[in-house]
Amino acid sequence: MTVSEVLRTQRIELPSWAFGNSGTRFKVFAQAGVPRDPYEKIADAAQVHRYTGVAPSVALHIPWDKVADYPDLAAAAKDDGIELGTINANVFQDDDYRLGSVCNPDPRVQRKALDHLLECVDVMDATGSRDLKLWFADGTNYPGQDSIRARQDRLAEALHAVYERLGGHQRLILEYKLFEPAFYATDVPDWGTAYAHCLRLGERAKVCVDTGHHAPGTNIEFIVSFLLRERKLGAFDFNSRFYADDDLMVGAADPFQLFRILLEVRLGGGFEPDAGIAFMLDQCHNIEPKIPGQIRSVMNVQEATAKALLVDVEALTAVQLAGDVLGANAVVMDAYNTDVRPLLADLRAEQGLAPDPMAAYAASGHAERIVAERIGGTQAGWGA
Ligand code: AOS
Ligand code: ZN
Ligand code: ZN
Repeated sequence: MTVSEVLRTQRIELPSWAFGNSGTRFKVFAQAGVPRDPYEKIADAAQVHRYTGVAPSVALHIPWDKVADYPDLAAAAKDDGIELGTINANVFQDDDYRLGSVCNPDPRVQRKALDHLLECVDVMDATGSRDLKLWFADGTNYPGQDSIRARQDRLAEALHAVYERLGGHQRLILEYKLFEPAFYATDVPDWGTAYAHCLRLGERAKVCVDTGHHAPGTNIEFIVSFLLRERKLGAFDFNSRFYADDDLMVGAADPFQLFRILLEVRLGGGFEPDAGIAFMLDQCHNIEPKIPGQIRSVMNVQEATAKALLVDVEALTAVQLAGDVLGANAVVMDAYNTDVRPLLADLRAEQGLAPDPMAAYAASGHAERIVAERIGGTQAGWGA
């Protein structure tokens, strides 16, 4: 596919929780005009799509986005020009989960957690979602606190039960994270653990790479390349980080890393329409306005994608095979150092969009309107 074909067909999914109030363990800063219910979160996500043209779906988090009538929510999304996407389960916010969810030593809590995961598949049936994304806060804080091995057995059993429940077109996407909230041993701490569980489950179980979930210095693009090669890369949770799971805007901390990741996506065929990679954002906008924060993030992914697409792969292969180290590095850096903003502005203009989505949203008056209309926004909850 050509550069512009990929850029035209690229789809970035937004997280509903990015539109609600969020913060750190120290303080949640309330912003005026935030959504008061899932319908308003969807309306906000639709604004991001309206100005970028590449964010036509929004991921839900259950129970944060629990509604009485999911087909009605899906219809509302459709009216707004977007659709409901991935369903994220939540087995971390109840007191019952102090010692874990599906890995908890107490069978009652294991059952409760599994029931929630199965309920999420019911929600997927009602929304028409393809993907169930699972992130487990499970783990232990102290050596000896629980059996690492028994916890893996419990995890495998629960994943198996969920996988069995999926419909033929539905997928289980397993996310890993090095640490937090557990500080000694997390039950799904890395891509290898997620990969091994997915391998046992079957074809429709895939790994989610959250870009904030690794030890500093980890070569994330290597993981991406490996998983793509094995056809086990299911999704990205994009965000950026300076320290740990900071959930800042993607491409803000390290745009070069984002470029390197997207280059491996390209080289591994991940932009092909049948590759089935869900490109999602998983971010919180604690101090910046949320809709513009999402617009900026989408643009950052687009810019890094455009640069990755500009790499002259034929030339790169030739210099690689010739063992020309500096030549190969130059091919990659030439693409990275290209200013792709004019190219993207042209592409938007061709699609009837404003060339600068940030400016267009700011000029629309929408931000002022929601502040005036929405009093008493709820705390949406945010990614741990
Ligand atoms: C948690 O750290 C993860 O990034 C998850 O993706 C989480 O489910 C999401 O952030 C919403 O809580
Ligand atoms: Zn995530
Ligand atoms: Zn996270």
